[in-house]
Amino acid sequence: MTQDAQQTPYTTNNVGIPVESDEHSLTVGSDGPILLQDHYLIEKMAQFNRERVPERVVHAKGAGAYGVFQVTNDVSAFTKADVFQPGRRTEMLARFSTVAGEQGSPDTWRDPRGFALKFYTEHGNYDLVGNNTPVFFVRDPSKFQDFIRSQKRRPDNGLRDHDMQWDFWTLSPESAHQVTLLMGDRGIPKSYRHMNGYGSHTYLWVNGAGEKFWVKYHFHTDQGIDFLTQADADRIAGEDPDYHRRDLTDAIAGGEPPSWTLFVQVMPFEDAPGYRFNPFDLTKVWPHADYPLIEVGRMTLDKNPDDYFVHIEQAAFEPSNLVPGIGPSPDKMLLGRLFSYPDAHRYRVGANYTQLPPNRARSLVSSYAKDGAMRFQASNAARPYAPNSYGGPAADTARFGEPAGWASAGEMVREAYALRSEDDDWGQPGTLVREVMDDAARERLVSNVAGHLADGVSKPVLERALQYWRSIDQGVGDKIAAHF
Ligand code: HDE
Repeated sequence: MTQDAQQTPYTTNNVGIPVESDEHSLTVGSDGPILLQDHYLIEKMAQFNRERVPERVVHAKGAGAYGVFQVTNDVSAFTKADVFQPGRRTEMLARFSTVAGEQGSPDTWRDPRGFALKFYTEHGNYDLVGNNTPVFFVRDPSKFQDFIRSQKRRPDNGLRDHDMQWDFWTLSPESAHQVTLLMGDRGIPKSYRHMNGYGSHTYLWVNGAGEKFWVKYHFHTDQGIDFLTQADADRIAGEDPDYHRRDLTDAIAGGEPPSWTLFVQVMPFEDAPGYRFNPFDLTKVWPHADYPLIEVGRMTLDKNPDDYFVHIEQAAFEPSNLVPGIGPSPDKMLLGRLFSYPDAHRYRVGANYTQLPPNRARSLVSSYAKDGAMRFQASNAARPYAPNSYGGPAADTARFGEPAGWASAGEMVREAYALRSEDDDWGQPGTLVREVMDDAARERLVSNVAGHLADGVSKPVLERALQYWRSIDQGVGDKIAAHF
């Protein structure tokens, strides 16, 4: 037995009773039956059976680290949010992830990457839960569940299926922008350190004078954008499924903390109604010529979690964690997400998930919530209700009241966004292909798409897919078609 083992006895789980043996069950005689009174053996087996919480239904495989956000530019003209005030330094947590793969799936599968951030601000936790691409596949939350199911496993044989993926995408032309990004170099980042992050949605900022602005977030990696080719990614998937998680952990442990510079695009509140396409449509980006990038600060991830399950598997990021000075926008996808994430956390982690270390606010918590399974932080109000004449917490509307957001009117309908002059599904992906990608990137796009379509896609779906790519760009579509 090593010297250390004599100083730290093996104990029972959390109640700390030193155990007599870490290898022998309690029996009658050395060869006799195991005794029911061997509570330690029973505890080990029962605890083992209960080690899993349900994995995230999307973004199950990921990696995360703690860090700090440092404001480097004065944007207080646009927001009063504490986290973005001049000079402010805020502790944070980040989690990066793939989307469709299960917990044990390879980090290097082609997929968007989650880019989930939690800022422990002076006025509660602010969560910005984005991806490594500025847009998304659909623009209405009612299609999200169907979209995700088309990317995962068939109910009949439990297998992933490219035919299913392209069937959904080619019947949902709004997916074209995100699919072009997915099938291009951004679809397989070299590491989590070598990808940008985006809030994707349009959000509302409110400054100290109550003036409102629409913003989009851009986190540019300071490590430089880099990618893996499909061939390299396939090889690495077999050699090391945890390649990206290992890279992030090793970089931080090795004293090379990755960082990202945050920029925002700011649209004056009154520009939105007349803008040439719907500025809240999650399948669109705002041209930087219209609304240039403004630097805000830098996030640096410099601390690995000391327990992956405690801090990362149980981390609960939710777009509804919006602090004073930051609000939602009419983006239907964002509004749907405001419900979905806390609902997912209550189911996946438990009613008191916000009391757990990664989710607990670092600032004052003074609410009347109480009880519920596994609550371990005392309620700070002897009389748990408002209004309350015993000095209990009361809403401070004067200090924290916010302008509602935006005006809305009309009959109740189930319809797409009202069309504007440039609200089409092919323009921006076409611009991406023709003006943002260089020749080599376009060639890799063609090769990636052709390879993906050649793997199990039925003829009718293949025909639609070729037309889908010709709608994005005739030349790229023809090159893909030349493979068939
Ligand atoms: Fe998610 N998404 N999502 N998503 N999402 C979840 O919440 C959802 C969307 C994103 O590291 C879930 O806790 C709906 C867009 C990330 O813990 C779930 C819609 C973007 C993560 C959920 C979307 C994202 C999630 C599953 C359509 C980028 C992982 C587990 C309206 C802007 C966060 C969970 C982490 C996780 C719902 C679409 C990013 C099911 C309903 C768009 C990074 O609640």
